[in-house]
Amino acid sequence: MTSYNFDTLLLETDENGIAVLTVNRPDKLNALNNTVLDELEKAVKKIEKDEDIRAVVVTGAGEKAFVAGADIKELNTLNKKQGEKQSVRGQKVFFALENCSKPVIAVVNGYALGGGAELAMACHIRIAEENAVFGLPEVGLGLIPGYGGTQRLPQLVGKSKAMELILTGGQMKAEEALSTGLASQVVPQGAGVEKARELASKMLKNGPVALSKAIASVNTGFRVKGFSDEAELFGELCETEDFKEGTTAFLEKRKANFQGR
Ligand code: CO8
Repeated sequence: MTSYNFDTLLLETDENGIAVLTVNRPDKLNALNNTVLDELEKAVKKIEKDEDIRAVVVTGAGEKAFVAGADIKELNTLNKKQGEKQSVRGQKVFFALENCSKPVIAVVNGYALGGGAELAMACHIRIAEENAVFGLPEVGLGLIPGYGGTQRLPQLVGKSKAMELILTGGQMKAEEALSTGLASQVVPQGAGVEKARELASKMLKNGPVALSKAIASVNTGFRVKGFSDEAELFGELCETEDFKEGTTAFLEKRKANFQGR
């Protein structure tokens, strides 16, 4: 078992070459702050370079959450330019993961909300534990998804279901995620990483060059232009009073009172 040291991530590789990358801020439900994003970027580079790593499982620490979103405390102060920049930054990290040449399996072990759902969707496959909850609640904060959610969710579940989830800011439990194609399997709570290892082991019986080309080829068919528009629209929303109200209301643990401006 080999491991790399990070402040907010754990990256451990077993003797079969299967690495488990765990977002490790359980007291904040593994919310993606800038340190997590920076470290995710570094981790993906290490995964690409390290020949001992042949497949990756991405999950969250603790029993409650995969990742509960971007860190709302950090979002609250963004202006238009910073909002767009931050969105592009996160998109870039998630593109690196999506284009990783080794299989990447998300084990969604609880809340996967906002940026957390977007992280899961950037992985090649999603295994949902029974307590998984997927959602893009950004509109409830006066925002839109900004780490690729408006582009990847329609690819995975179709435009109609994606619109429903995004516009209601609603949630999808594990079984619904399975039936819509967002998740490929549902397993009991706590069994996800083992199931992902099993799945990765099956993949790793195949030629590694073929696996990497298969990933690249599938991704090619899903390349869309909308990501930069998403970032721009996210930035525009950072100038609105509704965004200030939505994010402040979350931090003050109260309901938002939107004025529509
Ligand atoms: N950001 C910051 N802190 C968070 C977040 C978050 N996303 N989620 C949870 N936390 C913190 C809570 O504030 C709390 O901290 P503290 O103990 O210091 O008060 C701790 O984690 C535990 O959370 P709760 O007490 O709220 O736990 P509950 O079990 O009561 O509720 C929920 C769990 C329902 C998951 C609840 O925590 C929640 O609603 N979280 C926010 C979910 C959300 O709205 N996520 C989307 C965020 S926006 C986003 O992801 C945008 C992505 C694109 C960004 C693009 C460019 C910047």
